[in-house]
Amino acid sequence: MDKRAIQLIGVPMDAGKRRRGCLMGPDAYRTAGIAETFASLGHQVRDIGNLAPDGVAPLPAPAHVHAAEETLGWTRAIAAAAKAACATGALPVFLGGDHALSLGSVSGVAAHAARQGRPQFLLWLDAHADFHSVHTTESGHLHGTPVAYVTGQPGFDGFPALTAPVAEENVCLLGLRSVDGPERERLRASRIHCHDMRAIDETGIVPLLEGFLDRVAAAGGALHVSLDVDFLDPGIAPAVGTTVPGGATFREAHLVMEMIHDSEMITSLDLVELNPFLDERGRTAQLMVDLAASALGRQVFDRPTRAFG
Ligand code: NNH
Ligand code: MN
Ligand code: MN
Ligand code: MN
Repeated sequence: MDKRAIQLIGVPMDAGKRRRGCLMGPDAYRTAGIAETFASLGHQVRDIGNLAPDGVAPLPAPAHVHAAEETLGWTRAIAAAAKAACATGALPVFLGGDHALSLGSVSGVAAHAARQGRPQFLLWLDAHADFHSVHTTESGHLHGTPVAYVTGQPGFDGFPALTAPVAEENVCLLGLRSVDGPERERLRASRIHCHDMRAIDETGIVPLLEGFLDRVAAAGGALHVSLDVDFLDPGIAPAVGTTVPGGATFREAHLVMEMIHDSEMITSLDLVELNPFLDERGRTAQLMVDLAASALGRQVFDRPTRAFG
């Protein structure tokens, strides 16, 4: 992979759900050596420190929705930081923080891609589909909403109008094993590509991801990868509030990242839902850093760049 300018953007946000702890994520990644690891791969790394949410006016949201205003404030701050990072030509890596941070990261990078005339693609590595709106969420947890927001679904009144919604057919959800009933129906009616854990069991992860990367390459797209800790099996990644058994193995996850590296197409990355309060001797933070390293070029033997498309 070309050596890149990488911008680390700390997002100590906990607003996307009620259980606390994700706000410690950025410092856990720093403690695990994320900057040094990327630098050792030859990249130029700049850590811009931690963002803070913008102040916002009250937002109309159903009473059970948790921290709607704070989430909106984060969304604005994160989207601005995403656009600023992309404008410098850097590859932003968002250090979460919970998955609600993707309301801002994905909308921000997609606005930049649109300005460049490039279609935005989104790879969502997660046990969950995160396809609720502020009005359909049952839990009231807005970390369950970013896929709906960034693809321009209704139900986000008061949130920034999207300058560039991500086309549904450019979104790939991989690792699904916990999807709410109404969410499933809306996903079925959409053009989003959904691959559950059974699909991974049946064919292996390679053809599923290859199909997606081929489409990104053919379109000359920008590629945002959003890695939720709960994509991984809880046995290897305990530091997450929403553990779901039967997740990706250590090698499946690394292989996804290695293929992303080989494609040379990644333009931005989220590392989300790490809750260091629930970790065991830092192992989950370390695994997330190692997975990011695989996506950015760490490998045992060099392999030729893979031609997708
Ligand atoms: N669908 C559930 C909800 O809306 C779960 C979302 N939780 C996540 N998403 N961890 O990745 O609350
Ligand atoms: Mn998620
Ligand atoms: Mn999840
Ligand atoms: Mn598909």
